[in-house]
Amino acid sequence: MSYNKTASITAETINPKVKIFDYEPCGEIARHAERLEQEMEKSPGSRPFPEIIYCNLGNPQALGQRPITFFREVISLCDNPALLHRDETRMLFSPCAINRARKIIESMPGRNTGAYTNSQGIRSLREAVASGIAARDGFPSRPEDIFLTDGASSAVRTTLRLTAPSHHMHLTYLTMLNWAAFFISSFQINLSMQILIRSQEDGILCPLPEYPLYSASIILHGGTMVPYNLSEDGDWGLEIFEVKRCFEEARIAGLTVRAMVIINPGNPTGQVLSVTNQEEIVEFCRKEGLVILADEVYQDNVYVEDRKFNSFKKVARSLGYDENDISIVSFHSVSMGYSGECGRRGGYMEICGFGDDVMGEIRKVASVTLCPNTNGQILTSLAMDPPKLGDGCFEAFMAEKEEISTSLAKRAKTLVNAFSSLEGMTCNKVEGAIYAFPRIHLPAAAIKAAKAEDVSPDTFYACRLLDATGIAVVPGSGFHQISGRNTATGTWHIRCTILVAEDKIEAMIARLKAFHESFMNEFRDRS
Ligand code: DCS
Repeated sequence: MSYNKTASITAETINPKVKIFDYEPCGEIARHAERLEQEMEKSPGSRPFPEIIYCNLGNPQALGQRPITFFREVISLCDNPALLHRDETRMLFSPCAINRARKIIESMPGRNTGAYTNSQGIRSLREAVASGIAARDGFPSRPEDIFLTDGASSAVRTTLRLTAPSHHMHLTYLTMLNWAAFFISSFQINLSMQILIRSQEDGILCPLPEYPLYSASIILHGGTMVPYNLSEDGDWGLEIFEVKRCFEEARIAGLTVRAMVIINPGNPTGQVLSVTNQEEIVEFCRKEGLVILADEVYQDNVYVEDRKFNSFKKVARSLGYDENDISIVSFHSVSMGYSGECGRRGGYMEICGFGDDVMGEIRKVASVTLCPNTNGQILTSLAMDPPKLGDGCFEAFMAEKEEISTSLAKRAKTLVNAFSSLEGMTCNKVEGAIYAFPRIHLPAAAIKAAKAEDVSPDTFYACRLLDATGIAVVPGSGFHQISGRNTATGTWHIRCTILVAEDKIEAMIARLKAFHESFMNEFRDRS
């Protein structure tokens, strides 16, 4: 490959922050899986398995999840509004979808999905999202507080750059560094990071194991991640004394902790927090003046009877705290849940408890990327304001939604049972989200072999698994489970999505079991 030898931009001179972070769900294992797939296309039968099963990424439709018909009908009609004037459309699309598409198209600039929109998102779609939030929580929500975004990831990154130590933020906390860092980031989780982080002295509390979007965004924005450990022995629950301990340590180390990230339901750990636990978090963040960054993208993925999703905003309002008492940013997405439309890049963040001056700055930041994509905006409004009882397509919509949710719950149980049945593996229940996170008690000889190859033991296991079975998973160390200062060192995990289609899951488990047995036979402690 030709390259410019005198170029001033080289791997040595690029922004070093870019080189520090890693994002393992799309990391080396995923790349190796793609290489194997290409190799198998060129020479069919070259591997002892028929196909690669991508359990590394929460990518529902790639693993066969069917899109919700109502969503797709509305999107198609919005993209092709001429269809709204043709007779045969009434035969092909439900009246529900036709009516909704008509309403949406009316509110789009130029009545076209191809136009830039308001940078915060189309007002009528934000109204739909706000009314969906209000119906979910039983507390009011305002369209002015909603930012439609290109998925949740972009919102998180931007938010992490604005938090002041007090509840209301002031412009004085924005520095030149903020604006410089802004240009290397994109937008919801990203928007959050841009807003909260001023310098390395600003810390953000994050769970460990963590979804690496957070560490990556914090690093890119020049802040400091303050990890708190989830308790594997307590079903990956969040213990408030552990959070307080990490917070105090960070303060003693000279950091200004500005926000606390909570992923509920959890990724990669699959726990759903109890209301009591959420109340403790709200009380703690209120007392310490921390912004709650509530990653609630798995709110529609809860599989157990005894747990229910409650938004942090609802919990705070139920305790009697309004926006003068506590700042909360909630992230949601159309990528997960029953919709699984991750390639469409739709989501929202609801920002509560920031002053008008800060909201103005956030709108300005949003305007730099002009607007979120329009398909994502439409889908987000549909997900938060779906067909209701009495609408013609309500039953069909609910049937599709429930079929997906029931099947996910079943697959979660099947996988947990399969992992738990393997020698040296333990696996907590998947209460929510879309991942199993089993712990592997690896034999000493396997750990030694990993060391000889200069990889972590869980990566060694995941690579062997992929090569032998075509099953791609993410090593637990990709969620920085072992790199935190305070974490249970020497525990090894893999993350495996529960998304494999029902008609393939038994075959996948058979491959997994056969591999695990031969792996253990090779490395089992003989003493
Ligand atoms: N927050 C959490 C906790 C997530 O798990 C994800 C995606 C996101 C935010 C970002 O979602 P969108 O940007 O698509 O809205 N999780 C990835 C993962 O761990 N595997 O696949 C997707």
